[in-house]
Amino acid sequence: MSAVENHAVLHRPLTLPPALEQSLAQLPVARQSVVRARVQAQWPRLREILQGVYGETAAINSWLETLAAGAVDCAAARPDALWQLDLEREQKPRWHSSPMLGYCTYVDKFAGTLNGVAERIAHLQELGVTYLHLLPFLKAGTAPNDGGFAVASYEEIEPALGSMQDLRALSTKLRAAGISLCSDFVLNHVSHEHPWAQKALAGEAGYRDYFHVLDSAEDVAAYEEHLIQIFPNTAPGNFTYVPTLKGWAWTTFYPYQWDLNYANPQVFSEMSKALLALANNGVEAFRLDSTGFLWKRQGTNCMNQPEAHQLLQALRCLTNIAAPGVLLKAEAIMPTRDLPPYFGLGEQAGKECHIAYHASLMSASWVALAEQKVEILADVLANTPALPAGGAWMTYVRCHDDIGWNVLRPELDARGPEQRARLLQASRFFAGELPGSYARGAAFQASSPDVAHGTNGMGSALVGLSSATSPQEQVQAIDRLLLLYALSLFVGDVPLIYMGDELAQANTPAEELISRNGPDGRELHRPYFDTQAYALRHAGETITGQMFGGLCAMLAARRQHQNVLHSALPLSVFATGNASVLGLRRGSRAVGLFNFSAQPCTVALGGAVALDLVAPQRAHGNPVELPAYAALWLDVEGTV
Ligand code: OTU
Repeated sequence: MSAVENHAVLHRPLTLPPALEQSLAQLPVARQSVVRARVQAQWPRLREILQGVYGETAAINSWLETLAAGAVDCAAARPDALWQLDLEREQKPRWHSSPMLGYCTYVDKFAGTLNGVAERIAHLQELGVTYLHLLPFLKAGTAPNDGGFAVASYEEIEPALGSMQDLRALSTKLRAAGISLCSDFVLNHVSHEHPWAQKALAGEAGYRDYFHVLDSAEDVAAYEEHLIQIFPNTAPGNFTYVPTLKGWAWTTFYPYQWDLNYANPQVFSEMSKALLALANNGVEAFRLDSTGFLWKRQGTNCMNQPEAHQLLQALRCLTNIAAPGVLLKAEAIMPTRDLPPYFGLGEQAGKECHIAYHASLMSASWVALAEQKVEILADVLANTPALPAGGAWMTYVRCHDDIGWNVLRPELDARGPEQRARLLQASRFFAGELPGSYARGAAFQASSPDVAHGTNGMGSALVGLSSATSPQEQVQAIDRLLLLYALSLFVGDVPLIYMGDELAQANTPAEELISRNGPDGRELHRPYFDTQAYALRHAGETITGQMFGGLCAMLAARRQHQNVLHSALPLSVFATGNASVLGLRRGSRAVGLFNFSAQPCTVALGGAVALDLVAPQRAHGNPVELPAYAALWLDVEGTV
């Protein structure tokens, strides 16, 4: 927690190295004591963590001083409005837990440009959004560039989307509307067109070392033996032979995305500098992309290595000095058991990232829909640990990526040897391949028809809206999508709406897909914002209106009933006596019932329903009646 983190419990002030004293002396007088206190609190940790990674040589020690001094310089340059925000947030370190509401979109798909996004703020406000994640908008390599995830410059905006000035203007307008701007920060790799890669190609001294370039096919094979593949179809393997380098560049993702070598301290200082500069341009939260892959160690799968966590903790120390109001979000699409370290463990608890995606909850909710059974979902929730103070789960239904099935392997393996086949069934179900499947998604990157990898498609296509042939089927499809959102909103500290879901938007049209660059199947769920549907959002007789109205009712209830729904209240699963119905208890009063079945049912509760939190006019008996695919949030008196 920032206030606590930045409060040094010291009997006597630390003697700081001269480089740091010099930077502190250059701060505006009004900021000096505040930043000095931050440095006093962060410097010993920062030094210890990074000496742990890079060793304790004279060169590293002086590098460390320059690094910390750079953070002080950023605090000096922090615009007044952001400086004030930092001070407020240091006093209120849990400011980012519920009722935060996220919204995620590509700039061009949503509104053309950064200035266009500013014009859609009213839409975000109507939903109650407080956190806007804009997918990569920094200058990217020439297409294909993985939707901007191959960054060519961290100092420039992608020209088609606007300028750095536009970014500052947008963040200011968002802030005035109570919305924090979140930017992707792609820290595992850069585009091969990034100046560092270009300099490495030109043989400029030192730059080959910014990357992992392996000299021999044997070295490649030794690593490959233990590595997973992210894009086995379109980018098999983890290395790309680069003739000019006479070596293999490590490319976990696409061949044009070169993994950075964090064993080189220069890489860490350059990247942290870039992050702090963006923070001073108004970015309030960073989605740290692919955090699991930052450190490589032969003989391991090179994921979640201890050093990756140390680097994130060091980044947190630096933001605590320069911009303590800024949030770090781990994009670690990993099984639930691998996530707690991203918040920091033991002495580092609460000192790494503030937020992490709950990918397993997302995938398991889709499995529950396919199976009409909540078993795996309940397992995932049971495996979800309480977070350290200030930690927050980002829950979601859909995002710009595929639904990855393999994050659920631990839960399935725990249930028996043949259970992974259920993931393949789910994948087939959502590709519309199983009898009775209403879904119109597509399998993604499966290396053979017998292996589950990921599933693409907009939420509405996956829940059967595109295939519905009657108004009843349409309504049922919407109920399914609302059910998934009801769960995400009930569980998450920061739930996320994926652009278009609020209007039940369909998959990207086929003709549009053809015109897009590159063979990436994820484009299926990256449509343009549908302004015609938007115009219908209040028309209750339309499907769009029903989705928007249903979602807004839940969002309003979540804001209004924080006393019983607040995500800091403990969450537990209870048995409903029905394999299709998930029962959740929040605190001592709120109960969530989620029926994943096409059959209506009843659930007996231990106490009487005092209030339906979403539809207060609706009365409930006990047992409670649950229509097909219904979600209820109830205020219940007594035990369940
Ligand atoms: C992230 O994703 C991004 O969300 C993707 O859009 C990028 O392609 C990728 O990084 C490279 O920058 O493994 O933990 O669909 O879940 O690529 C990070 C697969 C990741 C994504 C995966 C992912």
